[in-house]
Amino acid sequence: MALRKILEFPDARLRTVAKAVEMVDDTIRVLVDDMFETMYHAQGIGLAATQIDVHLRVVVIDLQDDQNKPLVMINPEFETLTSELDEMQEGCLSVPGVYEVVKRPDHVRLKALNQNGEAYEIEAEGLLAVCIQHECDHLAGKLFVDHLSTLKRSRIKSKLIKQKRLEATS
Ligand code: GNR
Ligand code: NI
Repeated sequence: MALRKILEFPDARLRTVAKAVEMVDDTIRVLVDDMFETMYHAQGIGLAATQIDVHLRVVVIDLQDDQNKPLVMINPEFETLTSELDEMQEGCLSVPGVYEVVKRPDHVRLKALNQNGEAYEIEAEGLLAVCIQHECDHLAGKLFVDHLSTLKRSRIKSKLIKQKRLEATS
């Protein structure tokens, strides 16, 4: 297992659209293991391959509560099961230190493959539903800050660029 480096906004590589996985083989299983290690190390509850500069449709999620088990989502597709939007404060490992409220559908049905290439389907609400949508956004080259106003997004961008500059000189 290996820790991978997480790309940070406004890195242009985060805008890459991921390709579908054609075969779930050992290369993909190593990627999944590395993604779990990287996610746990960074204390996140989800990670998309895009965030570690691998542009394949692979996601790991672990909400780390009593009800949910670690989830591997390969070639995930979801449909929304409600037109109602719910507000949730979101954060992202690729946008460190920024937490903002985003509105999304609260109920989704997910279809994906697991690490053995087997298809499964689940319905999700609450934080899991939000996380599924947040991760699928990453695979499409989108970030949660894209759901905010242009003004908020440009302020976040300036803040992160400034932070990076400070890190580089300290
Ligand atoms: O760790 C994470 N927390 C989180 C909180 C609210 C909504 C979404 C998330 S996902 C995020 C990890 C991450 O960046 N995944 O892409
Ligand atoms: Ni994220």
